[in-house]
Amino acid sequence: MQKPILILGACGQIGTELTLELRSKYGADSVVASDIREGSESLMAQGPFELLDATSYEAIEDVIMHYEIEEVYLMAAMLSATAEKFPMRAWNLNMNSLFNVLNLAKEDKIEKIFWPSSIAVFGPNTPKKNTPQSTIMEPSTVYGISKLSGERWCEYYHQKFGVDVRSLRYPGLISWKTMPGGGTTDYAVEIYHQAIASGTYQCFLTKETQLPMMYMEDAIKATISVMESDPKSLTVRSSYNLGSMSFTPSEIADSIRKYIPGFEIDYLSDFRQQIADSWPSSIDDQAARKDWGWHPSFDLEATTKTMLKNLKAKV
Ligand code: AKB
Repeated sequence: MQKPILILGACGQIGTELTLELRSKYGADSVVASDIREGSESLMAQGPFELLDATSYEAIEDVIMHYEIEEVYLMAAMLSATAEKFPMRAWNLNMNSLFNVLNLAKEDKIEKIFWPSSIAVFGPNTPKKNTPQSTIMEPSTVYGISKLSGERWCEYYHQKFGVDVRSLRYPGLISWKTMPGGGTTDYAVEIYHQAIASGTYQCFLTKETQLPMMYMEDAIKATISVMESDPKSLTVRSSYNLGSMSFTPSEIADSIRKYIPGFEIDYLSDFRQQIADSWPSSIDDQAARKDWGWHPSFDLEATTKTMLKNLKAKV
């Protein structure tokens, strides 16, 4: 039987889909969703839900004791664009929530943790193409600094205290079910919504800005795979590089035009351009493929087809 799971940040972009998938896999009652605010009706009605602030150690501990939780997925975080506006709030949320779950595991109150990192751990001096697992990092954003620090703490807690923490460096994530919030890669979701709503989109990145991206179903598959892997097969305890596809705004626009021929895009870059320019354009994920059999299923073509079909049906 699946040991009870707690998801912190269950109402966000990844948390929502992760909660739904874990509930369908392990049973709704085995997965406790929690967030600082209420989420969609279906998410809250379908299984246990707790209003919970991930920066409060005591609040998390109470829920863990109450439900006899053994695994925690910590999905609460402030993303890159918002973090540039509120650096201290981003640092407090991203770091304190992580320390809370790492310390709960160190004290043997939980057994296993998932914590998301990001391509934002890399910086302007990192090799841009096929960025290796281990390389120059030097992130230049508030969010990237918090994620790289988090990775170092995960590895430290694993080595010093035997904490079973597992992590992935997510690229930009694309989903029709939930909207992202406050990220630099958000354009790759907004563009599909706008293509259907108005047939036009103004992009906040330049047409040739190439970034690593992934369809949400692949991201959820990767998350559950790494959590289900034999701990002995995991050679990376900071965070695994995770690749799928890379494209530019102009390439995503071309793929949309195959279904909406009149779609128009123009470009007006803002402060997010500098963030995007500091990130890799593609990712080498050999370690994830070798250690736990990672392989993505969605390319840009399949992503566009699925996004447009489902968003049209929703409208
Ligand atoms: C962001 O754009 O901030 C995130 C990320 C790449 O981690 N989507």
